[in-house]
Amino acid sequence: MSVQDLGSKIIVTHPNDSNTSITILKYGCTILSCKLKGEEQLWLSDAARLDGSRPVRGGIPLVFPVFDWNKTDPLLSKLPQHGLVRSCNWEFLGKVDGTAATVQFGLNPKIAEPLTKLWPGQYKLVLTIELELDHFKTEIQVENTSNSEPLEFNWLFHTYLRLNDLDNTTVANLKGAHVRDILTETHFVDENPVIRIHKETYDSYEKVDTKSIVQVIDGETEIHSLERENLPDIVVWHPWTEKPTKIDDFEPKSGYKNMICIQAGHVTDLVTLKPGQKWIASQTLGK
Ligand code: TA6
Repeated sequence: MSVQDLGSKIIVTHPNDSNTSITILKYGCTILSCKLKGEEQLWLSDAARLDGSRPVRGGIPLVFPVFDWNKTDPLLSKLPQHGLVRSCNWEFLGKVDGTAATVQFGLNPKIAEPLTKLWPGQYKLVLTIELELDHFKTEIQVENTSNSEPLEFNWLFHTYLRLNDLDNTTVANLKGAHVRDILTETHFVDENPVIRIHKETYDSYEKVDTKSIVQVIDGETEIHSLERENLPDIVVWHPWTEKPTKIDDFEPKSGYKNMICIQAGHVTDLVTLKPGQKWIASQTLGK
């Protein structure tokens, strides 16, 4: 495995294929790119800020300790949408032996100044990124480092997947799920065999069996698969045609045709950890 530390970002290259690599920005510990045998898996806006001035538009921003706006929890309701770990500089912890290409990053209140000034949570986060030739796995470990207080949080991988053509794309294996339409705050059961995007979409598929592998299909060909461990919810977000014109760092505006957010998380309710307890969850994206 080759690991290049370029200061603001880390590039990991698979030992058996120089065209299989993953690039992580230390700011937000945001995966900017993952190429599997040369094929880019993620969508990144041409106007994404990579200088730490704001969360990255694209790749895999990390959402913690709150997903969307929390209107009820006295502590989490003070945080911006999606929390602040995607706006913090994470620590590169180095390579992990025993697998082809695995690295780790860490965050804690001592170095997460933007979050620490708004949220008193005591935690240690370790993100492990494992790169293989046909998939990559991101695993998060959250530890409650308090001796006395519980730790309550959401977690979500805000994954922007790259598409060839939205019009030719379907998302499979979410049929029958209970859905919270976040745009309209309504609930329904999705009985459609597959999801097609034809308007602005912001749907949380709740408590979907983690044995269900979500597929993104171009025509008849699977271009992405998503496997989850301990992440029961899947948020499907697509801005459609209008919203990108209002998002200044979404470029090109036609990019809506080449992306979809399929976001694995625990967002329907809060994870609660007792003092000293750990929580581990992961997603594996393949092609
Ligand atoms: O996950 C969908 C969403 O919450 C939408 O509200 C949309 O705004 C997107 O995230 C982008 O959020 P951001 O905070 O990155 O601009």
